[in-house]
Amino acid sequence: MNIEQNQIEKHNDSLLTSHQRKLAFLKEDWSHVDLESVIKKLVDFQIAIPSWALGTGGTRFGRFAITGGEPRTIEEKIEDVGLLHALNGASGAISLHIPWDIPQDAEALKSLAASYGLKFDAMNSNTFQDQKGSAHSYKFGSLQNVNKDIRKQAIEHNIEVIKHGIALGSDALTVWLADGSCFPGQLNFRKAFENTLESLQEIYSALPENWKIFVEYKAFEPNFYSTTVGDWGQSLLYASKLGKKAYTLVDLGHHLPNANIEQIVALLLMEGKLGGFHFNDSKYGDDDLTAGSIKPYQLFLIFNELVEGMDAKGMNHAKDLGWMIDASHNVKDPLEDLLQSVEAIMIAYAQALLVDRKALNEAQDNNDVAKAQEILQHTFRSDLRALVAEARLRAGAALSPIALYRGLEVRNNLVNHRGNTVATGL
Ligand code: RM4
Ligand code: MN
Ligand code: MN
Repeated sequence: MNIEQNQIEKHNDSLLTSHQRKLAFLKEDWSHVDLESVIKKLVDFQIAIPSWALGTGGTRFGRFAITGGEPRTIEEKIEDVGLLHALNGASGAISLHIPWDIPQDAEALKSLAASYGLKFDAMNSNTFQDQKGSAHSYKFGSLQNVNKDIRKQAIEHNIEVIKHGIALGSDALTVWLADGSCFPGQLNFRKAFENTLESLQEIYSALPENWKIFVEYKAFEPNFYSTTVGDWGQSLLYASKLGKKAYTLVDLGHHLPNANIEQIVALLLMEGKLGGFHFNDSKYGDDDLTAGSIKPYQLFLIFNELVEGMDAKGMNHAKDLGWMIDASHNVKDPLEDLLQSVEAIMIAYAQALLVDRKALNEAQDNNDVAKAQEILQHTFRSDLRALVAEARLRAGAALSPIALYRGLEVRNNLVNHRGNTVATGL
């Protein structure tokens, strides 16, 4: 299904008066700020959609394919991301997980993606599941495995993923390992680290010059005693030892409870080692809930550090880090859920852009704690939705993406075309 430009225009016309009223109010309220440059940054900011989030997610207790119309092929996954991008103008890339999505004809996929204005974001390898027909099992880990042949199989898989990525025009590999141990004594931590590092070094040496490798960390699950890339310190250690193309990737759901993620982000940026983000939200662990649905203030505080840290280094907000959603959806229509995540991310970004940085620095230098809090909460509590909507309008997208999605009955349309299908993924 394609959304036509005139359908978007018709929808926008119906909401224009009310939108303009809200925008005019914001312009008056923030007249001391260059809102035009903020809107421009919002237009440029794109968040990649993971190919595995387009179907209904599951838990280890089951999967309810409640929506139907799930994409059956990579082509249909690209079509779905194309729909999102048409609606919000901010989902201009797709991130593939191999072997859930193996490209057969890279050139054809590239032109299909380009027809929707999409690029291929970071490629993701998978050595956390055994693949059909493979010689070895990852039951006791992949890159860390005590068995050299198993490590070799996992290394070769990652190199294969890089090759697929090159053909698609991607320029990054994300490695998330389930490696670790479930019981004390199971693993020699030092040897596991050394094996993992050696394996990563082999993968690193297969990276093209312009590529990055993102080392993602996760505190626990599926291993419940130790994880071999368990936190940002361990990830940073690997990334530092690997070299300048290696970076840490922060997935918001991968920390121990109450970790100060905004501080982690600030320090990784300071070290020039923050590579990218997986956005989601969580109440307990790796819940993979919609970004901003549980802790929107935390999301804002993270963006506040991101903007501060990127500006301190003169970085391009839109291009210099990898921005991606990593969430799965058990009870919502995945496309609606992704629209909500993107909206929450854009709002947090807009809020961070409007923080009075000069006043905050002064308050910090004067130890004026109450003032610092006032400054942060002033933007956090301001309703900036009209700014984000204006960015969408200028990008030719919809003022209210979910309203249009529902109005056009996109899901019914997909169900009619595809039937009661289930996508590949977790
Ligand atoms: C992991 C991790 C990875 C993702 C898999 C599907 O928890 O977040 O980034 O590739 O899930
Ligand atoms: Mn992730
Ligand atoms: Mn995760």
